[in-house]
Amino acid sequence: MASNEEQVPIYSSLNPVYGDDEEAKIRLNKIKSKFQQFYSHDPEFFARSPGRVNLIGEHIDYEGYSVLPMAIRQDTIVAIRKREMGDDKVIRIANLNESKYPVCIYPADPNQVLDLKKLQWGHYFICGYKGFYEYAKSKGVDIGEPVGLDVLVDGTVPTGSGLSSSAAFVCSSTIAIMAAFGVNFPKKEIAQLTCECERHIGTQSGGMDQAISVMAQTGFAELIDFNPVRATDVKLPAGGSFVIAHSLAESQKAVTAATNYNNRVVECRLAAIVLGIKLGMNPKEATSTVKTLSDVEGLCVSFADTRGSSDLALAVQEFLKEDPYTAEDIEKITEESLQSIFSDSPSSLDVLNAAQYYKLHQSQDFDVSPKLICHMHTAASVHHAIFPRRAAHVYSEAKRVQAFKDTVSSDLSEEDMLKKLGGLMNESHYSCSVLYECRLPCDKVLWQNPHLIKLFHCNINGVGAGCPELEELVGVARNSGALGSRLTGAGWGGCTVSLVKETTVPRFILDLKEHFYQSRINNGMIGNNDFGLYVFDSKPSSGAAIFKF
Ligand code: NG1
Ligand code: MG
Repeated sequence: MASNEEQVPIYSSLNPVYGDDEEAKIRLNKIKSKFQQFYSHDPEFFARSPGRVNLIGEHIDYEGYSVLPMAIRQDTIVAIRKREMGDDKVIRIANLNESKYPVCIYPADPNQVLDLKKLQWGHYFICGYKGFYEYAKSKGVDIGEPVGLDVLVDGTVPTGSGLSSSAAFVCSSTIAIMAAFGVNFPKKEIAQLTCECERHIGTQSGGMDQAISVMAQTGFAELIDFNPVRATDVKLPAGGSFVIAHSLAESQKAVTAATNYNNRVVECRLAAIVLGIKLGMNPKEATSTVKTLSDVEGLCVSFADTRGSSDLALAVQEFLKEDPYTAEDIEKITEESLQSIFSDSPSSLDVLNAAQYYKLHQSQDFDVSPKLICHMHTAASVHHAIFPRRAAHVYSEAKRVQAFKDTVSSDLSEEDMLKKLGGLMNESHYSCSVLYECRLPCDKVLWQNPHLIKLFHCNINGVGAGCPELEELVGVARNSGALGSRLTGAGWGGCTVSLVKETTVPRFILDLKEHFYQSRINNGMIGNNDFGLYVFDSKPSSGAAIFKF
């Protein structure tokens, strides 16, 4: 476990992170020469922060429950130099992949407000910049007047894939900025502050991604606990391997936040408030203090004790009704309007507004049955929130994380251990897919397109719900010998992670190619040579680092 004061290491060579990997040297040289080409001088620091694969514990970090991810070798590198001379106080952010990510320019003012309607890739850097200033100010660290910054970025974490490319970028940016200003906060503080600053993008992230990216240790997965954030090394069984495979459906989480990610955060908070009230809290107290499902756990436990069981699912079953709640249903219980409960959170208000937006379209705009629209509405709006399912997912997933951790340290034979871990991963997938409905088409594209609505009709009632590509890939992985396979990250597209016996990995990857990717290679969706970018075996990599040469 990292000590409280452990800081991001500063290295003078690439070796401690990349070993003698020739490609890493070539990459660094490219970044350096592109930086010189852009800015006519060398960068002063390089900061790297990795992506991650979450092994188990999905959509529970923001509810205060522990999760179990590991860092992967794919990362983001940010090269930086302060521009103290001259009077152009601007931040220039360039990318090695210039054609996909054109240069972004922002004022050096840390109080600038990001225009989320015009989401630019450089916004993620500015999140780190704003977060750094806010944090330094709160700690009384004087960093002087803002100055210009020259920045060049290179990322190898596939975007929109559930492998946390956004946190890798926000963390490497924040750490690069810190290095440029000559400060180095402890890792735990960086993990906390980067989680908060990524929220400037509009997603109400939980903190798992930033914590693992900053605190990972080579060779270990980490059990991440929250409030305060902590990481405990978890040694994985040597005979198993975690293979990551991309469903080829991109999950644009920042764009679909109001109907997908933040919608779930809002639903969980409402579920927690209603549970809190049913378990004896006074409504005013509940609406003002209860933020997450873990906040009412104490109440649930005492309730469950009287029933002779500590299963939180019981309280959920008893106190939350299966049928969707309308806003009016909820407000009768909370004695306060939803708008007022969430008045301090603009992105939660967006969730409520998105719900109204759908309602608006419930009329004759679509050529589909009102019943179907109503079901779709159910999936995406708090006006018809599905509390019991969301809460049941969160509480059961939190238990699975503990079971996973206990299993790896148990004295089971390796064979049995791998089987058990695989089983937990499969259960997690079912819960994410059916109870939490981390499915692809919950965005405006769908709502505006009756044909898509019809197409996904089969997924709407929860049977086989999920992004169809993800479901297909999980199925192929299990048929190809995976001991367990599940979506990783937020879902709605992105990657799967499969537990496979180490000795069978090459065969497994070939099977995935044959049964999932080959048709997509044939129809030109991906190039044959790019296959390795979409399917790879992962080993627990190291956390963030700074390089100064
Ligand atoms: P991805 O999908 O990798 O962006 C997101 C959240 C996590 C966590 C998972 C679901 C961010 C930055 N990350 O990960 O905090 O809630 O979804 O378990 O929003
Ligand atoms: Mg992300």
